Amino acid sequence: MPLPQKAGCWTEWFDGDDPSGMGDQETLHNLREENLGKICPDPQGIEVMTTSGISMVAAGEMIAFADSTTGFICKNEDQPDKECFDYRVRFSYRSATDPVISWTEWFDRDNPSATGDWENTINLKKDYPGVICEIPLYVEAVTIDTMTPAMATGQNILIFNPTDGFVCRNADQQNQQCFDYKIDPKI
Ligand SMILES: [Ca+2]
Ligand SMILES: [Ca+2]
Repeated sequence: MPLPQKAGCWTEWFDGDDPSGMGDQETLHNLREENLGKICPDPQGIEVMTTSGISMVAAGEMIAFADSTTGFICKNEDQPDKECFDYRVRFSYRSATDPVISWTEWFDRDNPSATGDWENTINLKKDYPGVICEIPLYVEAVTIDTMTPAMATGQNILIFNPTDGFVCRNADQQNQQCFDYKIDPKI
């Protein structure tokens, strides 16, 4: 079975199941539900290793699925010893040089309750590892309730660019209160 080795950005490793019962099932469907927002809608590749760090090929087991549509399934019944290893998986995405990419996901990681609404790239990358993997080429920001573009709200926005993301500080506003914004970085 070929291992997709697509260059680009990888999610973190996921180990959502262990091989008790039917086997080790790291399906995209289950991993998405357990890791909200951490796996993009359309991954291009999957990499599989045992939790002890052996590649899937080196492990040499009969694997039912290992693709970026289904995810990974190893069935205990397919193995001579009736037991799969415990595997972990990660997914890859197109690189920034791929022209067909388009994010449609909005990110809202912060609320303006403390010092402001911090939707900046550094924190977004921390909260959504692998999802925002390249420097976006442009970014949109709107209020979460009425979808009003940031520039139309009349608020003083401290940072609003594709590299750094978006920051609205409460202290910069006449009423000391930013709206709650969400941003959509596109690469
Ligand atoms: Ca596992
Ligand atoms: Ca926000």
